[in-house]
Amino acid sequence: SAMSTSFANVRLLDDNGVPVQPFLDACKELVPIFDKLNSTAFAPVKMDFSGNIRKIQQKHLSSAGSAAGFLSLQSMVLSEVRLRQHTNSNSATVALCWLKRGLEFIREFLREICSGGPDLSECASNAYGRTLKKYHGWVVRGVFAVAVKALPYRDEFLCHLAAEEIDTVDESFLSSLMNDMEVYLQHMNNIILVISQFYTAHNLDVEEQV
Ligand code: 03F
Repeated sequence: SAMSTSFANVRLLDDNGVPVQPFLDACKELVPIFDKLNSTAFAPVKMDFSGNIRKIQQKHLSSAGSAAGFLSLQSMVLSEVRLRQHTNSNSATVALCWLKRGLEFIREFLREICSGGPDLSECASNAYGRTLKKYHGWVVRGVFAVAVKALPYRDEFLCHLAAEEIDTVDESFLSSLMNDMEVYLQHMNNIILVISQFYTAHNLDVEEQV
């Protein structure tokens, strides 16, 4: 299926540094899923998620070849901290904070699906309650409520995760997909935990609601 590799390619450096380009590539692989869901209800979510990928990508490209050339996400963030740019709303530091929260939502959503939740809206609501909700005021919670109503049935969604186009879910596809998902989740979770611990250690989490 589509999900067996990406975060597995994000190999941590010796100091637990998260290599920037493999990380961004793994995040970018998630974006086409929004298009397959084929509803304008996901447009704001897609815009925010890919906007944060773009902000970090631009920061990385602008530093390529220079002395500051970032080996890891952490060194990128720390350079903003040194320059007192880390609290700017356009900073890579803020972008990565929200990107990480989006990944935490996706992780919880996939965990719900893996543990057999038949109703995707319920899976998404549970995942949302454990992750993003506390950072959102009532307006953004409304955006979530609209997106959650536009989710397809479980089987249709699972088809979108297949490597090739399929339109029915059979026993063997399902078991290999669930297996891939578990592996994907492990790799993804390793990366999320490293970033989270880094944000906590440097007190960089943006706690206010949007
Ligand atoms: C703050 C905030 N960003 C923004 O205001 C919110 C935007 C709209 C998001 C609303 C609701 C979230 C819904 C969750 C998804 C619904 C169901 C989909 C299921 C498929 C920040 O924005 C900016 O980001 C930052 O750059 C800026 O400068 O204050 C800062 C300044 O504001 C957020 O709350 C981040 C929301 C990220 C959501 C990501 C969800 C990804 C969901 C699904 C992806 C596909 C899942 C399939 C997995 C398959 C695996 C292979």
